[in-house]
Amino acid sequence: MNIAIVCYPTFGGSGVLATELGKALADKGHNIHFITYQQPVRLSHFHTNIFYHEVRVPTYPLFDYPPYETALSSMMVDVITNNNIQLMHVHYAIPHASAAYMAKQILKKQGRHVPVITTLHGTDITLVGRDKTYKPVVTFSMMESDILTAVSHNLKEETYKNFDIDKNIEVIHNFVDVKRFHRKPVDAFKQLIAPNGEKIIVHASNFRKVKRVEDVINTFLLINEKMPGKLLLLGDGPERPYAESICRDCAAINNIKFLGKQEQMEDILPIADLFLLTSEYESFGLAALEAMAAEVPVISTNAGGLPEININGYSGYMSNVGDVQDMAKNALAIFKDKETHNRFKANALAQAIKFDIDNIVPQYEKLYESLVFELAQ
Ligand code: GMT
Repeated sequence: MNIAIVCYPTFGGSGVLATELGKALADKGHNIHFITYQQPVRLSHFHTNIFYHEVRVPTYPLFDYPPYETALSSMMVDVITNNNIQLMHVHYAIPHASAAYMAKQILKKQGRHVPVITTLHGTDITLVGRDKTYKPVVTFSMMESDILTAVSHNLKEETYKNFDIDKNIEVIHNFVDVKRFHRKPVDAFKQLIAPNGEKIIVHASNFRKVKRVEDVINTFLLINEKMPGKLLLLGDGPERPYAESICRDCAAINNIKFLGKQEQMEDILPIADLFLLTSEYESFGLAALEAMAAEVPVISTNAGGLPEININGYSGYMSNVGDVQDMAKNALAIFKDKETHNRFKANALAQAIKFDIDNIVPQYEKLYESLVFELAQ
């Protein structure tokens, strides 16, 4: 099939998932056309079936707000027309679903019907999308999508709760390529970070308020009072300066490292002993799933869709949002002895395998086939 994928190209989970999906589909022989404003972060290798179309938004003195959505719709029309695209899969409702609606209407006038699948990822519904500034357009464009999917059951419920829509939402969980993440840790790297065998604890996010990075640091400090550890903070975002400032004032400063944005998560995660995700909400928690695929147990909150991936007392533990005492206690329980830690590690991997790329990508392919088949009737 010839498929157009529209996503945010940045480090956010929705862009990562969309890019990994496109790569997996290309490996299966589909032609994938990415449409976005910058080369997606995870799209680093050449692939004969993958094409990247950059959306450029010309500036003009009149434009305080250059119209990205208009440029995106025009690019969709161009790519679809010139590459015989059979369907368009947009990730993150704003503004991708409404731009897709506009492109679809333009193409319809030209006698071409291109079905649209919209995948909801989380903040497009729970945070930004339900704001009254965007809500009518998000509601309309969800209803106009041929198929609507959500990355967790929780997100599906949140969508019905927050929007007046009577459309079926298919749940297709996010996935991870377990083979890629399940690697032997590089001992020299581990030795460099934790020269005295300290436990390596990792957090990765876009450092937005919703991630509660301060809770990550406070949980680590509590763990560190009982056993020596090193905290690696991966990613960047608006809360990073504040997070760095609180670390500068604490005694454990030498045990905390801010590594910034990292493309090769599969190189770093295998050296971790534990992954911390203290978010106020996660529709899914793709970062935690990637950690589990690298055989790393997860201490997380029980918010949103996290209980759908992290199993309490099995692949890690879950606590109420903000309960850093409980998170630290649970981390220490995992580190109780080697045998317990190894059991949690093995369980984390077993849990990740349920969301392996080979189990999930065919679910999208099935949807695509149903749409294209329906159209041929
Ligand atoms: O977490 C973010 O702020 C980024 C956001 C995104 O859209 O890139 O992530 C959302 O989508 C991911 C992929 O489906 C999910 O794993 C994250 O849980 C979800 N984030 C939130 O719901 C806060």
